[in-house]
Amino acid sequence: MARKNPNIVITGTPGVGKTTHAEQLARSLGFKHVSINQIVKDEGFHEGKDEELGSWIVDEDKLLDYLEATSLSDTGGYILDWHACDLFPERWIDLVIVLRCDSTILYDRLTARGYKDKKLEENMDSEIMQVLLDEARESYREEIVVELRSESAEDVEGNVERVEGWVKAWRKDNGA
Ligand code: DAT
Repeated sequence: MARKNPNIVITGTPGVGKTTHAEQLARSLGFKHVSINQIVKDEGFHEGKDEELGSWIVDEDKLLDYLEATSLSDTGGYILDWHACDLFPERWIDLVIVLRCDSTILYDRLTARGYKDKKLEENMDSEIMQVLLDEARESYREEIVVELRSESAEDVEGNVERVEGWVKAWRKDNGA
């Protein structure tokens, strides 16, 4: 069945603003915000924690089975928010937003969150080396990957407007 609404992935290094964007977009578009981290934790789709990095070792099969059983692949209108993007099947996804942030701003956000040592270092390196942007470009068609800046409140506002416009165009193009 053709989807009525697009599905959007919002990705980027921890602290770039995924939750902030996903919540605002879900509200303004009436889409469902799926925080993958939250689901992994709540549903137990993991094999414990990487102690050094403090991140879950995710059971991707269980996670994908769970998502498959939602209306994501049926009616669409989902915003998937995660610091990885290469595991979602291409056929589910219509737009991949990679949020980016200047490293000094990111440093302040992550230290405010209590990140330090290896966890802080790995995430800073990841942003500087544009790991998520490369992962998105390797995993999805070039046309559906967009890189957006998330440094100020104005950036969030502008990004939300831009995505709203894009969703409108998608609906028109897809006869929805
Ligand atoms: P993520 O979900 O990617 O980890 P977040 O949305 O929780 O990031 O944001 C981390 C912190 O940074 C939070 O305190 C909100 C702030 N923040 C994020 N994007 C911002 C922006 N564009 N302008 C100002 N503050 C921002």
